[in-house]
Amino acid sequence: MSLQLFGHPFSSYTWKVLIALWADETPFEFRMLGPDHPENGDELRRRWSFGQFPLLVDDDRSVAEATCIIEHLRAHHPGPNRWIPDGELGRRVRFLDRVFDLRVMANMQAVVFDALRPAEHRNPADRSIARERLRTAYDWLEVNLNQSPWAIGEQFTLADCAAAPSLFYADWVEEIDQRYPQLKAYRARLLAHPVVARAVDEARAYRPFFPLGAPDRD
Ligand SMILES: N[C@@H](CCC(=O)N[C@@H](CS)C(=O)NCC(=O)O)C(=O)O
Repeated sequence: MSLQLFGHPFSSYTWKVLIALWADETPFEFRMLGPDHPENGDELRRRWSFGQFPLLVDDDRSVAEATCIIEHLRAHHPGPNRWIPDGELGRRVRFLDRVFDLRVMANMQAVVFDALRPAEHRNPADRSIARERLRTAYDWLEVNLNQSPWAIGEQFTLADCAAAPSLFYADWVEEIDQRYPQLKAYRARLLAHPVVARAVDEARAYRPFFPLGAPDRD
């Protein structure tokens, strides 16, 4: 068996998969993307023409999309964590995974990507819509994410793998302030989880590249 993960330590979706791999203690080779490793970028684009990451290579099979990668790992390289439980709880996990990816991560990324554009191509109106949508997501999560310690209760699942990077970076874009005590506390619990803390630490060196300026916290 040979598992390789193409990604970057500062990338939110790479974290999502790293958290699952590390929590299961699954051995893999990390194929770092970036200017020092052009061969990894070339292979990523050869295998997944969209060029987005993370990408898992299992022997010679390429698996894209963070959620699908975690489902693949559970099916073919299972560890102690049951990332998607059966039945109603599993459906709740899948739903929350979509909420974190589509309502939190996507709006966080929209603001970050806009800031990465040359000044003349930036769009303040789109950015303010994305921030407003982030606040709508926080409002919804504050009321509906009422389990503890994790998204569905005692079990750490795919929903928490999605929540950790999305809430980590969303807070840097649009602060999760005192209006959201439950959500803030959930984010703090996630950041205290050993594998999430590892992802945060391994990304620390790249903070100067955060286009909006990384806040002095976390
Ligand atoms: N839907 C994809 C999204 C992956 C994604 O947005 N990855 C970002 C890094 S966090 C990326 O590839 N950015 C570079 C690009 O879009 O070209 C997933 O769930 O894996």
